[in-house]
Amino acid sequence: MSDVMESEASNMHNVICDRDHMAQITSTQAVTLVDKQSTSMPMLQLLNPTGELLNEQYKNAWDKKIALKLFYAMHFTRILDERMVAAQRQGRISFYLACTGEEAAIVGATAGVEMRDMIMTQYREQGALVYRGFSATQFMNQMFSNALDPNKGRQMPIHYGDKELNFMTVSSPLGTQIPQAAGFAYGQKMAGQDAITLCFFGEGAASEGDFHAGLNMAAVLECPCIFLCRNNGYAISTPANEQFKGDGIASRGVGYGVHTIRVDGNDALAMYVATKEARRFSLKNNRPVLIEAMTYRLAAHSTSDDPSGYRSRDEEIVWREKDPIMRMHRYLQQVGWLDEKDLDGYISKTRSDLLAAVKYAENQSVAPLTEIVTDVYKDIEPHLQDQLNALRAHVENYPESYPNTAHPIASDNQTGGPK
Ligand SMILES: Cc1ncc(C[n+]2csc(CCOP(=O)(O)OP(=O)(O)O)c2C)c(N)n1
Ligand SMILES: [Mg+2]
Repeated sequence: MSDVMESEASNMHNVICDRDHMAQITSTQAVTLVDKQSTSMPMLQLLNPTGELLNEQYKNAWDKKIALKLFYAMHFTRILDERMVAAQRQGRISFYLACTGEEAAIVGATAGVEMRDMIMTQYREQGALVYRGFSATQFMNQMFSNALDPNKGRQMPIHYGDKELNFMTVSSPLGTQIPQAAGFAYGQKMAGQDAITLCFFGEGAASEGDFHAGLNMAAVLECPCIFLCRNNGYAISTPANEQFKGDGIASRGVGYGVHTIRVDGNDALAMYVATKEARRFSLKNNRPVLIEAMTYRLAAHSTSDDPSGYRSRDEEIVWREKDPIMRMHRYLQQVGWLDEKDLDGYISKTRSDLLAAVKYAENQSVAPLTEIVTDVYKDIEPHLQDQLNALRAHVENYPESYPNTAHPIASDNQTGGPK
């Protein structure tokens, strides 16, 4: 990929106006309608579903340390998802989104960039935070919206963010992070930083106008940004083939003059290698790169969704066979890097750490009620003060609806709240 990208980048640099571009267009004397087949893009795969390395050239593409860190982060993410879906079912948290089946696409890509790079996500990329070292307690403080949550309890669960880990806070409206990532990367370039922005989104979000604006902006302004589309087949209940007819999302990158690569998103090694190369290229040439990770959302869209209404069990079974964690496990066994006892120990420790973090977080007080109107204006505006007073009166009138463990009045009075 690198040589081709390099020469194209230098060619692009010489193109200074449309007339030059015209000079590169060849003529034809036959009426030909170009279809998607003639431009369809291959998919990089380095490990097959049984974990065999398909190209010896990549034998040393990573070392044991990185491979195991990545593998354990995928496991942590899977266990976190199982635990939080259960917590939602028990009524302990209101909502959750699992990334089951997509761990390699998310964690593999995160391993391919540097800690100083900014990561902007959609909402299903908790594996990126896991890889960067977000703790079980930090996850739970956000999910239980307690006073220790950096969002001060003003966001739904899964809206994580962490300044120290260079992880921009998740926002609900789809696609907003895409032009923001282009802008952030432009800023990194202007400041001469040795860093890029990695921006995740789903194939459904690629139907938002923000996707098109963001990619075009990044191409024209030459931003060091990796756009990473998790093409997991569904936007809630809408299958990808009911949403677009082109050659996936990858073909759109080429249309915007963005260097693009399609990768098997269930292959952690391919994701790692492709993202690492995309980062090198992007930083060196100040160019965006689009990665389309082909994967599958094995989980429901969210805890509010039931996929049995819109897809078959048979379809899910096919993809279970391609489970990214299973594939990586088989690979690690083949290269002799995995100690199964260590893995068993890690899994049971992660389970008990998460359980302890749940208990800790749900027993913390919530943020003072006043926080609901702070951090927007310099001072609390009179109309917001009125609304706050009305809310406080409401909470006081209906104490039975506000459990003691999360009583905003108690913490509002700075008592710290019941433990
Ligand atoms: C602007 C906007 N429109 C609609 C929604 C509702 N919504 C939330 S997730 C989602 C589907 C997104 O699908 P995709 O981008 O493929 O991501 P995935 O859930 O598959 O990871 C929709 C339509 C929203 N959050 N924001
Ligand atoms: Mg999707």
